[in-house]
Amino acid sequence: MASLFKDPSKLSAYRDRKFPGNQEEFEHALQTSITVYIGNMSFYTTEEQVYELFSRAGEIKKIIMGLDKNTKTPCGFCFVLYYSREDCEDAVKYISGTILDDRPIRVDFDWGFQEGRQWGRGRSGGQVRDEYRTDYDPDILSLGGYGKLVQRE
Ligand code: GTA
Repeated sequence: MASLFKDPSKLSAYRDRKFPGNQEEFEHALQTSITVYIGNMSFYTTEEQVYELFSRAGEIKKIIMGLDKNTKTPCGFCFVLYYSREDCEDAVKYISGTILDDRPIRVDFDWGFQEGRQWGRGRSGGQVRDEYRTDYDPDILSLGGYGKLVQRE
């Protein structure tokens, strides 16, 4: 019978342009890492809520909330570090797609947290994806609900 869940050995298409290595090294890091990236989070979701949900997959070592580099407030992503690879795979397999604060979150393997990665890389300080958003999203009301670049058009 086909599994109801995703195959955790399958990697997403995301490539961190700041990863210091080639594609092979990047994929190896993702396949052995004990860190997950969470995307499409509400700006209002707290570290405590992340802890509560992600500890269902295993014991958490650390949570790093993604912050807007100008306002220093949560901007819709975070990193969760586990102690074991198995727990990290379970988070991708079972928690990705679940609803947290009314939003389907995306859980992706991550190559490993490094200082500086907690900041949004968009020109306005938040995440890059929010600058290209064409649909209305009440969580990014600071941008009028739409992406910053869309507003300029
Ligand atoms: N493991 O999927 C991810 C992921 N994302 C999206 C961000 N991070 C991720 N890590 C994993 N998996 O540390 C990490 C980054 C960084 C932090 C903040 O989160 O490694 P960011 O989102 O502000 O900036 O990152 P990033 O990732 O450097 O931006 P990038 O790669 O240009 O674009 C991110 C997404 O924005 C794209 O996947 C796409 O959905 C959208 N996007 C970018 N450019 C365009 C465009 N021109 N048009 C439309 N959409 C676009």
